[in-house]
Amino acid sequence: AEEIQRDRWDPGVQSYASMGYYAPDYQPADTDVLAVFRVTPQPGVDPIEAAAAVAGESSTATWTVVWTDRLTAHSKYQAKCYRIDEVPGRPGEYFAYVAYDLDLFEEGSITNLTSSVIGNVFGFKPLLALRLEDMRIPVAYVKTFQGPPHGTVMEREYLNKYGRPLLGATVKPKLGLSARNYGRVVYEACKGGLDFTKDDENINSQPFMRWRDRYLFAMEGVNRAMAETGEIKGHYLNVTAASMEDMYERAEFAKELGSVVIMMDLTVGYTAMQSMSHWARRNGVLLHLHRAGHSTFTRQKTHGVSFRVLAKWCRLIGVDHLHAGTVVGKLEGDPATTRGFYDTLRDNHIPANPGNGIFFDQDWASLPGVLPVASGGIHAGQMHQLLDLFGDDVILQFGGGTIGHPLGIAAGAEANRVALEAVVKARNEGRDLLKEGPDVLRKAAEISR
Ligand code: CAP
Ligand code: MG
Repeated sequence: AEEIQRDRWDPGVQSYASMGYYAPDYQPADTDVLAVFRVTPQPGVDPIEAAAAVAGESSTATWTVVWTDRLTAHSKYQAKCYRIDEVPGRPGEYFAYVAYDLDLFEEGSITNLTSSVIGNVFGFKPLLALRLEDMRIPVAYVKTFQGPPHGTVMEREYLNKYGRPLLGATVKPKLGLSARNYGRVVYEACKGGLDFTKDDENINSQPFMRWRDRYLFAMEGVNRAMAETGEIKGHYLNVTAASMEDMYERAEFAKELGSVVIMMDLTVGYTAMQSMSHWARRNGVLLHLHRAGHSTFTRQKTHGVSFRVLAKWCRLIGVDHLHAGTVVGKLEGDPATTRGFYDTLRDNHIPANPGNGIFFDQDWASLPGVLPVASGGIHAGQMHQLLDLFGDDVILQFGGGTIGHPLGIAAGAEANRVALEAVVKARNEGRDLLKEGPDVLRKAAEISR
């Protein structure tokens, strides 16, 4: 029976391990791109062969030795699986470490990097499942990217807001509002105390509200709220569209109206994101990225790509904001792993930490930081937990948690701002947020009433 199983998953190829894609003695160079995959071989398939296949198919290999291999510096270009560990407590799963020579990748192109590293290999027959868990991007490759157009430090200077998280809200309902009613939500929320409001991921330019009309009324709301509060405000105008030409047109119009920020969805693709990043840098407009669609490949623990890896790609591509999870809200996520995502986006040197899923030391050199966004079913009553989890450099976004307030949208925004300031004050006085939090919030609510 074992024989039959083996035949069933046999891809009909030569042994990848013996072709040189398994090299346990290889010492990775400082300039190598490193990856760790969680490999789950099909029943009866040798884990070494499965891991070597991953290295092979994500670099130079086809299913057999070809004559033309002899015409290249073949062993340099072969990715090498240099280490395989059984995953503790998960029989049948293995962490395979793969090293890639830097010359395998075009400078400054995540599109090219992903065409290799996740291009072919996830559909490979001898694998039951495959997950890209983490990558070490060497400084030599980091330096070929420009990264976030502004970064955390510059954003605070633009906005003149320091020492506290920023507050935002996604306009709801997601779809169906007319432009004027949409602008009313923006105005109320910004006037009530938020720093930002936001288009939803699926608001582009539908028949009920075309993009130009949305931009006009949203910016009218922003401008009125700025005049009344004396604070800088922004609405993330979603420029996501069917073509680059349309995206540029929308971004130009946002800039013409004086918007400090635009937004795009992950669904536009890596190349489009990087083009918008260059546009945002040239034009001095902040760039917000909504990770729409990521859970289709980041959520399953044995198959797909970890969000940690996607976060690294997005920092290189260059965005100023990226949604990174909440732990406490309506969407899936655990504290240690989520904190690992935040570190990856914000810090410059991130030490390996198996406890939160960080396999490699990551040195970002001086690449600016991305401001992580906590969003998805959160509200003011969790402010103490959010501050305790994420600290200052984060945008807290409450859509339902602003627009669903019983006393109205401005009251919802005010509740968020008052709760935030009360909790920041308690934290700055060295008080225990998790213990005292609910009391701090209750008192803040009384004062604001
Ligand atoms: C939040 C949101 C965001 C999610 C995205 C929504 O609305 O607008 O798209 O937060 O998830 O549609 O659910 P609420 P993530 O604030 O009303 O929940 O941030 O994890 O990428
Ligand atoms: Mg949304």
